Amino acid sequence: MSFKFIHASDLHLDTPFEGLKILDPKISEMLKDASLTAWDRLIDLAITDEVDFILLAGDIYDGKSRGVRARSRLLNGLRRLSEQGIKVFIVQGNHDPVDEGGLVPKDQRLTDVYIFPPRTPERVAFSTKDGDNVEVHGISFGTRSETEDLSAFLERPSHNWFSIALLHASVGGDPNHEPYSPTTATKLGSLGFDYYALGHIHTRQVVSTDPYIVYCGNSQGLSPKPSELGLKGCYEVQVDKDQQVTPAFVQLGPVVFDHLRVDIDDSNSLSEIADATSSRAERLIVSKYLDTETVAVILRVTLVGHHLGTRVDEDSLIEELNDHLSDARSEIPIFVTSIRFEHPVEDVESHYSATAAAGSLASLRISEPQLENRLIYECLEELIDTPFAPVGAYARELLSDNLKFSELVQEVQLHVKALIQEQFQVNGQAKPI
Ligand SMILES: [Mn+2]
Repeated sequence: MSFKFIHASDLHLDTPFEGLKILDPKISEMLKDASLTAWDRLIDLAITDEVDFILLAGDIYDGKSRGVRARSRLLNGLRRLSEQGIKVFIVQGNHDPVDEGGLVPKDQRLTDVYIFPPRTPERVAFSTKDGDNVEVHGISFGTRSETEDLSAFLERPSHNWFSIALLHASVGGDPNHEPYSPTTATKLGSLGFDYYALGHIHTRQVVSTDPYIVYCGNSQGLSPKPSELGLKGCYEVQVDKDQQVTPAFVQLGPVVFDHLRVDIDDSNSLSEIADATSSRAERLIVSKYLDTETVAVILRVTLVGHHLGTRVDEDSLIEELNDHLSDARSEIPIFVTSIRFEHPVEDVESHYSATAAAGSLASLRISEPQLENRLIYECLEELIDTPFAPVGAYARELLSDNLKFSELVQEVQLHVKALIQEQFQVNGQAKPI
């Protein structure tokens, strides 16, 4: 027994990359085509390496609209595979459930494409070029939110055939993805298949090797979220005599998302921050992407340092960073689309102690009602020295006001709380995929 197949998933064809601020027309053009280029690369790989078949584990399309670019590119790729006699097995996922339409129109040229139905699983058995017996079982999403464990509907595989379960499913619950078709590795393992080709979770991971339970991840990163970072592609899986399984990752997505943390303690101007960032970015490219199929890297930059009390205009900083990066000598173009600021831990602590200082003013007042305003002034003077500049400025402002004591304490507490929230909790919960 010896054959080769490709396991790919979550193509999200022609995804619009919503919410990304791309100012450069060259990069927005690359991005616009990225998911389609990844699909074309997948077809080329299958034909060049003469694989026996391809498994696509759902979310072929991105949105309800399933635009003409996505549809024609999908159809075109599937025709090329059929011409070569390469079989394709597909399940539909939560982004392209069957009730919202089929994937491709009926086409007599698609002789080797099998799309599994929803609600009732099916089994397809066939022999590979070398005469190995393989069976693929699958079930599609009928609706967007399948909350039952779809794997529970699968028939048990027969003996002596290499058996594959093809599913769009959530193993073990991942907070970045909707918990559709929830299951566990133990439950899957007990079904008796040799290889579980999974889709839905965009992070590539071999969940188990005995049996093989595998997420190949999406073929092109979609955003700067953690599940979308780094190289994206598919697994090319070799099955040897004695049924030994070896999955090898192959990059497909041409545009890569990544994060970069830059220490800006020693940078005293926007241009110095931009310098520090661009040299760190170039090093990142050299260490991770130089010998890959990457055509562009999109970065979210986190600037870590003490200088952040002073407000920086985000857009002008992004512009400055991209100006520097376009002058850089990097072999792969780099673009920054967003920046975040992060304070070092000791800063965070001092902001909290600023809040505590305001609180202790209140308790002093209760235990020592006769204390004079002088004490309040002393405490405010301490607040002026906090490294968190906005609090200091605020305390200074209060010192020149004649507020009542209770008002003053309340003001300080509310203001400090709001500042801390604004500075540290800017990243809300990411939207599930
Ligand atoms: Mn997906």
